[in-house]
Amino acid sequence: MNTSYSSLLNDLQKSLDNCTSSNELYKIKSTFLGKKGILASQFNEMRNISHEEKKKLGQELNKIKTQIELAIREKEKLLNAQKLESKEIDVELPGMNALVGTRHPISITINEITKILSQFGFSKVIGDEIETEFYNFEALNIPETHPARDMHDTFYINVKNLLRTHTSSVQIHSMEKYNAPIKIMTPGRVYRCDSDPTHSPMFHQIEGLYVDEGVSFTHLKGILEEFINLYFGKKMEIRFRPSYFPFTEPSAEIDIKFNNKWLEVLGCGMVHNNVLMNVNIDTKKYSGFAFGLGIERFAMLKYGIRDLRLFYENDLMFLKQFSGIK
Ligand code: 2NL
Repeated sequence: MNTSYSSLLNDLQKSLDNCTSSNELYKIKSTFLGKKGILASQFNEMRNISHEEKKKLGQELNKIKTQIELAIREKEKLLNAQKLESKEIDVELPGMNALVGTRHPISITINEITKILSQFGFSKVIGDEIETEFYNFEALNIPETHPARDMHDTFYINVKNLLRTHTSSVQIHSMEKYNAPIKIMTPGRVYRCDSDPTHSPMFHQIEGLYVDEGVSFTHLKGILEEFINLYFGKKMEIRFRPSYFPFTEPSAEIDIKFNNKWLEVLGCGMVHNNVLMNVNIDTKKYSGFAFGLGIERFAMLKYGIRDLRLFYENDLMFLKQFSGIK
């Protein structure tokens, strides 16, 4: 090795031994490896020598360069380790990478559903989760004797207040405030005193409500059929089956055929006259339809999720699978 090169390494070692901070290390690095540093000037001098010598010197210089880089990197590690040990807050330490989160499948599903419904002209309304019996039950034609009003099915906060068991209460508030015509959707959390592998005491629902002059069951059928096809991304085999809800008359449920089996996915019907009258909507002039569906169920069907509990466990292995979906 060229003697001036070996003294170069000696000089470096001496500087490194005396160096006690990353700031100093940065200066040493630029003295040796910088654009106008020692090594660069050595490379520059090669311009004036013969081709043969150039090759030999070049190889040697590159070797030295690697050694310098290695020595500096080692020192850097040592300094960082010392800083960590000293436990002082050090603004010079390299930052830790922040993990990028993913949207929760419930949020993804609410976004997908509200996007489709907004194309049909439904406006989103977010209401309160704490309600009174009037907005959650009475206004919806659910009588005092109805089993849903039992303490065992509804979370009562006190004699006056409860946790809403559906988002219909939001629609009652909206009809009271805006009367008809009205076309709204109400996504959100709802609560029922029920907990087993297929029921969670808190789950998500979205309801739709459309009240205007001349709204009929055919409008309901057309919109919901198209909504289901758009949500699942293909034409689905569905059937409307007669059903009963206190707040709609007539009422129906929609079943979709999955793998040769009919699955119940959605409840709907024409808004009951009693409900319209409770919010002072003129039933001679207006009629409307309403529907409600469970977000968890829709997410499970689209994404092939088998266990309801996965939605609430915050298991990153589960949640990360939804990266990139809005
Ligand atoms: C279901 C059934 C339904 C409604 C919700 C509704 C709201 C008002 C008036 C009348 Cl303000 N109806 N909502 C109607 C029919 C069914 O949900 O199975 N949900 C998961």
